[in-house]
Amino acid sequence: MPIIFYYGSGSPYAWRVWLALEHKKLAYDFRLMSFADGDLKKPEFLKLNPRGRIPLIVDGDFALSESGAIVEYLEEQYPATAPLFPGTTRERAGVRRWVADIDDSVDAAMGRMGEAVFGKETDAQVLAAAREGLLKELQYVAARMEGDYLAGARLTAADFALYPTVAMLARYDRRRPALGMAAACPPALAAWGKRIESLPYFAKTVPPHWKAG
Ligand SMILES: N[C@@H](CCC(=O)N[C@@H](CS)C(=O)NCC(=O)O)C(=O)O
Repeated sequence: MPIIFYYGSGSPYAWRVWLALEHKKLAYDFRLMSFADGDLKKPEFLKLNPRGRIPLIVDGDFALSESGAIVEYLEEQYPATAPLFPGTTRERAGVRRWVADIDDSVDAAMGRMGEAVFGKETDAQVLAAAREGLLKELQYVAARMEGDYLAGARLTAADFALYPTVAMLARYDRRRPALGMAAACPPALAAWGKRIESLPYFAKTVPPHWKAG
């Protein structure tokens, strides 16, 4: 029985899980949930995740939310295919450290930027502070990349944790071109982003509503 994957278009957290499912070549049944239609607050979904959030997977009789927990579960439950936490105990700890750091610091800056850009912020100072805050976080990450990928020479769960934030830069520009977010992306991260985008399964995981423009 394939894993059931509950997804919402544009969710950076759900994107991480989609990339992981594809990377590990796992069979899954894709369920596109609508934020606008309140799908996540319907009783049948709340039974699976009382927080009413995606991403969520159901693997047999096991339901699991939280992108970080899901990616680690997929890795442990399905170890045979492409690993996302490779190497030694210390290397794997390093990958988890990156994911925790991104969840904590980078995502907080992304959240402020999202609110400012998509919440139609009109105060130029608030917008500029959000822009600077996110770029500062990306510069922090770029300066500490450990190789072609965040945690070294190999692709890991850390890369999937960060990628949706970097992909958002072009979406911010689309809404407010004057921000110039994509152009301000640190060059090392822009080059890394291209590496993620050249993965054979990448195109399939682009948020469906982004493909529509
Ligand atoms: N920490 C969670 C965050 C999940 C999350 O915030 N999901 C958002 C979409 S990006 C959601 O489902 N929001 C709906 C809501 O809160 O009502 C994770 O890593 O999975």
